Amino acid sequence: MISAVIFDLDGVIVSTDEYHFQAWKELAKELGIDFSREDNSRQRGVSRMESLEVLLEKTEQTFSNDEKLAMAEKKNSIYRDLLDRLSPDQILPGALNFAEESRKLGLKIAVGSSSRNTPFILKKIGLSDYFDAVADGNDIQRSKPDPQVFLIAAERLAVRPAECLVVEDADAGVEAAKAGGMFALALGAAKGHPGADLRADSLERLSIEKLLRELG
Ligand code: G16
Ligand code: MG
Repeated sequence: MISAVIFDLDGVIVSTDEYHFQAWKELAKELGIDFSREDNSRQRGVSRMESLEVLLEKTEQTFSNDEKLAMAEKKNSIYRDLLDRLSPDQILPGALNFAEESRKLGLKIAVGSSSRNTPFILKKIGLSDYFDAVADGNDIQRSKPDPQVFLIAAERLAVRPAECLVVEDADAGVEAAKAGGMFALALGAAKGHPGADLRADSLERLSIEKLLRELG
C-alpha cells in the first residue's frame, strides 16, 4: 500500500532544466565546447560534478580537480543568477493539485532532489514549508541513480521504501526509485523507461487516486 509520494524537483515541481541548460551552455562556450540539448538531457537528475563530466566528454582537454571545482562553481553562479527569476508562477501545471490530492488521501509528501540548490528553489517558489520532508543534494554522498536521496526522504517521513511512490522525469531518477525498492511514476522524458511502474506525460490533470487503483 502506498503511504507517501516523493517528488523529484527539477522537471517535476518546477522547470529549472532550461536554466541548467543555459548555464552549462555558457560555461561550454567559454571552454570552446559545442554543447547541445541532447548532451544536456544526459545531465538530468545527476549531480553537479557528474554533469560537468558529461560536458567535458566533449573536449580533448584535461583539467585538474581544482579546475573542475572552479568550473562547477562558475556554472552554479550563472545558474543561481537565473534562479533569481523563479516565482510561484513557475510551478509546473498539475504539480500542486497532485500534491494536494495526495494529502487529502492521507498520504505524506516529500521532495527527493539531487540539487544542492533545493532550499533556494523551494523558497523562490513559495514551498519552503509545504512538504512533510525534504531530502536533497546537500544530504547525500551518491546521487541518482543511487537510491540514497529517496531512502533519506522515506526515513524522514518514517515510511518504508515499499510504501513510496516516486515521481520522476529522469531515467536516473526512475532507476534510483527502483533500486530503493519503491514504485516509480515516470513523466515526460523518462516515460519510456522500462523500469517505471506508471507513466504519464506530466502531472497535468493526473489523478493520484486513479494511479493508485492502477497499481492495485
Ligand atoms: C537536479 C537536475 C540535474 C542537476 C542536479 C544537481 O536534480 O535534474 O540536472 O545536475 O539537480 O543540481 P545542482 O547543481 O543545483 O546541485 P533533480 O533531482 O531535482 O532532478
Ligand atoms: Mg528531475
